[in-house]
Amino acid sequence: MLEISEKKTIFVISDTHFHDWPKEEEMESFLSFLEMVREEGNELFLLGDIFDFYFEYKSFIPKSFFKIFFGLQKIIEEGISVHYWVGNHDFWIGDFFEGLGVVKHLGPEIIKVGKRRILVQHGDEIDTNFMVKTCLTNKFSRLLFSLIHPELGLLIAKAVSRFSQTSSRKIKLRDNSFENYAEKEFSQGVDAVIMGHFHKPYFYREGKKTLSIFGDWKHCRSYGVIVNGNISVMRFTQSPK
Ligand SMILES: [Mn+2]
Repeated sequence: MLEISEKKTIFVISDTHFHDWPKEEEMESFLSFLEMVREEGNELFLLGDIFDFYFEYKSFIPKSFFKIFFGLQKIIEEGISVHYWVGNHDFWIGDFFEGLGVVKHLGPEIIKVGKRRILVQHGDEIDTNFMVKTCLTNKFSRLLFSLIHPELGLLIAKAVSRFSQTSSRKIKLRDNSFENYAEKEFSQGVDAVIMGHFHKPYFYREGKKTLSIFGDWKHCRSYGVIVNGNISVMRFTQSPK
């Protein structure tokens, strides 16, 4: 189990959904966020769907994401630990990221921050059909997709991801399924659950135990911070230059 000292400051971001050729403002605000993490943080958790689509070819990387890769590499070199929980849009994150020094997590994982056991996940485990995910993530699908020309592959992916994002945003958040999910985890010794994916913030508390869904970066510019094991959600604002 990953253990992190409660003295460390952990920043959490999810659902930036970077398309191919992100807008300049989108890119700049994300890079400013990384700058804040470099100055004030020790750890960065990327909670999935950082890319609206990402496929890791054997020999190619998309040049439109270069600044993101470079930004991550820079903060890693400065001593920030970066963890990547893959989402339902970027589950094909591979050894290129590991080469940058990013630690990859393929599913929900309990980490220990001080004495608190925090369950960290993207969140699609709650609403995504297991069969669909298995079909998409297996080695055969990966091999098939790798044979498509990258420019064509991107076109196909765009169409698929547009559908998937719309369906995630339609999910009703005032649904007992979140509370039931959290309560099940709490009963098994988890102190807090954090996730992204649903694009709207949602919080639930039972005694000292909490469920935090951070909203998203793409629409809300929201992110999480964990200090002394306490989880808070913030909104990123940037003063004009
Ligand atoms: Mn998602």
